[in-house]
Amino acid sequence: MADTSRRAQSEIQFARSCRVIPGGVNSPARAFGAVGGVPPFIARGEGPFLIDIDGNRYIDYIGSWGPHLFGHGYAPVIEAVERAIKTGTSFGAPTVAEAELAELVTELIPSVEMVRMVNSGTEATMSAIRVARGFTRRNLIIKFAGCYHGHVDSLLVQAGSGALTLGTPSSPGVPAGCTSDTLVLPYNDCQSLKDAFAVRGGELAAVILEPVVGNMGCVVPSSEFLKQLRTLCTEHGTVLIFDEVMTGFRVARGGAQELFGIRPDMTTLGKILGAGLPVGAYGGKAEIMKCVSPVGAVYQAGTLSGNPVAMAAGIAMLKAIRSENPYPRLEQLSARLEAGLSKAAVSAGQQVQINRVGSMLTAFFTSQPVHDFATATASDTKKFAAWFHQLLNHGVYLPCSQYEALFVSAAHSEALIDETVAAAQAGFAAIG
Ligand code: KE4
Repeated sequence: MADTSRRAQSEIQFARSCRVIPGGVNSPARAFGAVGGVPPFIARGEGPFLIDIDGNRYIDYIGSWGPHLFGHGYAPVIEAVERAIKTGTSFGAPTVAEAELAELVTELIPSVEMVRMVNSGTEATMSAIRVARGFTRRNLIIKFAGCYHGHVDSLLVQAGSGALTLGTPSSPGVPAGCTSDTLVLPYNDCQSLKDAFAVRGGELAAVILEPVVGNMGCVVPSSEFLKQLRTLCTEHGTVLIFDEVMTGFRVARGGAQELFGIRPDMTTLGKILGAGLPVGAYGGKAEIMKCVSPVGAVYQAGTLSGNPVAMAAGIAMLKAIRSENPYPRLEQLSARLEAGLSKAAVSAGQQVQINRVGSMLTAFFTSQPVHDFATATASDTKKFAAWFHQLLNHGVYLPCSQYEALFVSAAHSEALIDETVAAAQAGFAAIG
């Protein structure tokens, strides 16, 4: 196993960054806050690998937090971006590429009859909530504890205890008024869902959820929960929003809605859709999307939305998904990783629960099955942190938090999976 523990250049650059960027990062998820230590500064990505500025090579399971379904530097995407950028970077006027990517989205995700491109998953969910409220002329929304939908004021809400909890902001700077119309329920809890609709169904504009959660670690919905959601939203005229920013094109070609056979009213997308460039999108039923400006009255806009370079990346990515169908390969590699990690944990006497859907996976350091926020947060995050660093120092780069999912790419191989399992086994033994 490689020794990738020497990262002197990253330490120098991290100290430099911390002087001018809060926490030295442009997104807190990268700051190693949950695991401690200094994050490696990356020089380049190559297929399944990240290479840092000290020359260390890691088997990468972050994949930029999801976008790199085919690994880093995927040739069709790079070539498409190189062609596009030669025509310019942005025009502030419509381009053919925007319709081409929108058509690919509607083809791969049939519930999306119309779609609007934005620049991030956060913009996508923020806009979807506004459109659902404008379409229903209602204000109340439901989200679920442990689900993350970007840093939208109305969705930055920490669940209180109990079934029906009026959200209290989980971040300073968010006025109580922004979350006073947000109900927070436990994920996978059908009874609390029924109670909420029984008491306030007529006020509910939307329910938004991650149809496979990645942001409390990987948590799988029960089929009863998803069916209940669809039935109750239909009965009450509430917009069901699947936040597929992470699961879209990840867990299946058509996302979680294809995998589970549940048709939401709206879908949000990101990550893979931009192949690592800044693209988000929201879409759904045409009758809902026709509320969006300039056709409808619900305002939403963006200088760089539908940016031609980013569109070129997305088109190349979705065309590859359509032609390559990577999902059988992703399932094969990910199942091998899951089996290897489970076996390694058992042989080391570690209490670990592994949740996996397709190429999204989380190893929770806990003895109980993980199916919601309460069971996820019962995990031993200190043990996870120690295990994370054992692997990082042996050339395996996992997401730097117990409450994230790792991603396998089609560029990974059986040999790299086995190398990962060997490092995990040594890590399990080392942390005791
Ligand atoms: P962005 O604004 O970060 O593009 O997307 C927000 C978002 C929305 N919905 C879901 C289901 C998401 O997972 C995300 C963002 N995911 C995190 C990682 N779990 C992004 C990493 C980061 O914040 O740096």
